[in-house]
Amino acid sequence: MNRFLIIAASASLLLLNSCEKQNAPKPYGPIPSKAQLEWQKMEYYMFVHFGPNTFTDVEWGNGEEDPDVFAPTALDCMQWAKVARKAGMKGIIITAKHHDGFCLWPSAYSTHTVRESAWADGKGDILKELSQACRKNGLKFGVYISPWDQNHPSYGTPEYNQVFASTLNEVHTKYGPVFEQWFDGATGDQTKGYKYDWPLFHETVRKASPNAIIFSDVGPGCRWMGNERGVAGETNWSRLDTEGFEPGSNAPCGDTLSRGNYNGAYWIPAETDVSIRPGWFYSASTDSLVKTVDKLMDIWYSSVGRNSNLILNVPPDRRGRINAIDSLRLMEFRDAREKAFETDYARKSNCVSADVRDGKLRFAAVNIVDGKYNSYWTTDDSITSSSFTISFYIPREIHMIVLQEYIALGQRVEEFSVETRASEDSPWIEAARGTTIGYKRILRFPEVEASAVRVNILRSRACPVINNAEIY
Ligand code: FUL
Repeated sequence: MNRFLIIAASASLLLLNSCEKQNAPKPYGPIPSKAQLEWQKMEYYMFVHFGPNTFTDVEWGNGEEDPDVFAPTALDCMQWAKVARKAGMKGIIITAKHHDGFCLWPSAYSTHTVRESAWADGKGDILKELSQACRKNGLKFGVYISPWDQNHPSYGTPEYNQVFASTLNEVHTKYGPVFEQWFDGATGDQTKGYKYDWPLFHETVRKASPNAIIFSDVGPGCRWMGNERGVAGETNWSRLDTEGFEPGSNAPCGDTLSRGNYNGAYWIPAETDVSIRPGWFYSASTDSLVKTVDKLMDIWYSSVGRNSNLILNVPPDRRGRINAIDSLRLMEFRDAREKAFETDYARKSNCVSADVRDGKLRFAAVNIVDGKYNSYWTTDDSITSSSFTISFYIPREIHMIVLQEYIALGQRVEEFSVETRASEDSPWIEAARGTTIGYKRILRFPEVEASAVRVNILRSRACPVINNAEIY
């Protein structure tokens, strides 16, 4: 080939390439930020409730506790982090300050902290130990800091807003990076004309930790899923309207939070918080009530399996260690998940669709089973219902499907069905039906022998964009 031809050929290749790029579907509706997308991929992390309540055996302290009650006998944050990592969790969020106001770090903005307690001669710092332990274990570190503070002398006055903002800034700058800032919906009494300055709090967090996801009943980074039972809505839009709402008593109702808003203006995905024990804080009285593996598996399916992240609370005991009962349960739960998701029959199977955007391999159904997050199947813009079929090389006993939408381009699917057939000449039989998919949807159905599975996208708000399917 002469030089002219080479230049012409590469120019047209470039052109082709950029046309192809241009031809990817346009985002539909609100979409996640880069940080929200990374957060969503974490799926599962640990909540740690620890503080004076651990020692007084109550769920809500009143702020009058003597700092000396906080007296862990063998504190080991490294143990928490190791347990979390081995359990398959991706991070830890700790109650740095619960409603009693006690700070687990020596805050310059409070006189009710670990510094005032006899523990470790007043030199202890749990946030320091835990943030380091998280880093060493490849986990992300997050903080729960309650604006409601029953101890702080300025609480209930407008000055407190600045105190609280300084507190936030202190934690984020001293112990960051922080992946998530948790703002509780239990916001206490805001009477006498006093109101939390949420814009100030958010701005403070944003400045100190630009990538931190801000959790509250109404986001803005992610939203409370609406109950503490671990059960997200079967229909769950990662979109929410927040105009006129606030965390606490002015939040949308639990039902709305568990489903999101169909036309919500903002991308605010759900996070499911639930405790492995009946209470949030450790109590010897709940040692026999640690959730069973079956219960935890159900919670997995009704949280991660319904387009929500799962934050599972595992409260350390009075030694300051995760109790063996809980850690053993976490490992059994991990084993159960590994077993349930061990052999994906869809992976590298034959996957086809009659509708492929532009007829291009880049958008073909085979991308659904290649195990890569960023490759996907999609159709022409005009198509909002379509299907893809996964055929196995040999018939398989199956009972579960995992589906994922490529949410970088928004959430689209609003109804789908799953059919199976025993052989090429047998009829398709419906196995399951669902509404939204979002980041991840897991559907279980009665075991059936199948040589192929057909997923029908029955209604999508724009052309469907599916990047993953797994079959078990
Ligand atoms: C609730 C709090 O009042 C509980 O104590 C706990 O922290 C839970 C995660 O949120 O609203």
